[in-house]
Parts: sequence; C-alpha cells; structure tokens
Amino acid sequence: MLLRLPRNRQLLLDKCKLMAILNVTPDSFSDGGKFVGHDAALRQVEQMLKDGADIIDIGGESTRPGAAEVSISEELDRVIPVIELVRREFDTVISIDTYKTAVMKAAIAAGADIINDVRALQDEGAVEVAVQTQVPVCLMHMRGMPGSMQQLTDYQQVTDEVLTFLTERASFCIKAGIAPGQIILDPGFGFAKTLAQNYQLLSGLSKFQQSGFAVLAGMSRKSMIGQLLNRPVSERLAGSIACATIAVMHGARIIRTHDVRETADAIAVAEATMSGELE
Ligand code: YH5
Repeated sequence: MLLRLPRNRQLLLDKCKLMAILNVTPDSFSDGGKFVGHDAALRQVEQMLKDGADIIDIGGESTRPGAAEVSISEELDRVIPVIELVRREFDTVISIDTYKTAVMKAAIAAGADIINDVRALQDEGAVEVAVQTQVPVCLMHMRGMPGSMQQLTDYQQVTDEVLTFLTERASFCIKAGIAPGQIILDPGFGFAKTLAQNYQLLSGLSKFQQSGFAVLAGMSRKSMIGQLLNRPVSERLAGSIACATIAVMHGARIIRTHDVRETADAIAVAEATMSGELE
C-alpha cells in the first residue's frame, strides 16, 4: 500500500505509520491574546518528528463531542499560517483535519498533503477538491455534528453499519474520480458511539482492513479510555497505548496520537510480532 502525495512524494504503508495531532486552537498555543503561538507550534512539531511522527495532523476546530463550531475565516486564520511554516521548516507529511471545503482547498495550496475529514467529504464541493488535487483522503464515520452527536448512537450492528457507510462513501468518491489507493477508512472512535460500541469497533477493526482500503484509528486520550478506566484526560496514556497496539494487531495502517514517542514504541512491538521482520 502506497499513498501518492503532492510534489512527487509518497508514503509507504507497509509498516504502520504515526499521525501526530497538532491542535491549533487558541487554548492550545495561546500567548494570552488573540494570537496563536507559532513558535510553540513549530517546536512541538520538531519534537514530534524526533519522536517518530510520520504525519503531522493540523486541525483548527475542536471536533470533540459537544464542541462549538468555528467560522471558515477563523479556521483559515488558525491553520494556514501553521501549515505554511511547517511546510517551510520540515520535510514531513502534513494532513489537514477539517470537514470544510474552503479549508481543504487553502490548506493544500499552503502545502498540506492529505485531507483528514471527520465528515467523509460530505461538505459541498469537498469530493471535487480531492479529485482535482488527487491527494489521499481519510474518510471517517460520524453522525450529526460535534454538538449533537452523542444522542445519535442507535445502531443495529455498529461495525456493519459503520463499514457499510464508509464503503459506500468510498464507492461514491471512486466514481467521482478519486483513485481507490488514495482512500483511507476510519471508523471514527468516539464520534456518535457509546462506550460498548467503541470497543465493538476496535474488536472488529480487521473487517475494515478486509475491505482492501488502508485503515486509520484514532483513540488517543478519548473517553472510551477515560470512561472505562475512570481516568481524567491527563492519565489516559497507558489505555491509549493499549488501544493503539490492539488496532495495529487488527490491521490499522495509521495510528493518530497525541503521545508520539510512547505510541511509536508500541507500534514497533506490534509490528515485530505481526511481520516476522526479525527472522
Ligand atoms: C479520529 O478519530 N478525532 S478530533 C476527544 C478527546 C480526545 C481527543 C479527551 N479527528 C479523529 O482527537 N480524525 C479527531 O477526549 C480525527 N480520526 C480522524 N481521522 C477528536 C479527538 C479527541 C476527542
């Protein structure tokens, strides 16, 4: 499996890759005022790359359950300068975490390589941006919007329904002109799912891999860990590592994480177990 990136680069998914989360919201890099601290963001990227990140996932809108929406211009103001700076300073792969077509377009022009969309390219014009630019796309499953989604957790069979949604979205994208090898599927842990449903999805993750598309899993610090273990966000590292390890064992090709160094170690152990690489 190989993702084709802009400017004749590529990302080989033979081994599981690490997507490091870079939140550029005012609360994450605040100088106390309106400005987001670009220096702090760049230093964090430098550290994440040293720790083993393969992709820097830049997001300007919190999509946590219950979070408020931000306007397009606010989101652009947050992410575009950071994408330009990261592109200029580092030779790394950049994904843009957005569901807004205008943000995708501007982010790719500023140097982003991958669209990471929690709404699976359902915004008007989003599929066309992916077709025109030919960048890889991560299609994630969710229901409703972040403000309301935790009321939308009625499923007959969560794994089958999420997989059906994602493969239908993938077919639609392929018909529109996106290359199948450029599509990544993500069950969307924590997005309109109960605790039990999140663990059903994790346990059934190999069904997603069997679809033939690359699979991305993002469970880092989420409430599926906090609720199960009764831990606050600051104490969810061990649980997050366990989730990442299980996901790799079930075929995930990209793990999205806040804790790069620790997750890189866990992935290396899981890969050595799976691949026979040491023989
Ligand atoms: C994802 O799963 N998630 S944003 C609640 C938390 C912690 C973290 C403390 N973007 C995903 O990271 N993109 C987000 O509780 C994503 N897959 C992909 N592809 C939510 C998040 C978070 C939410």
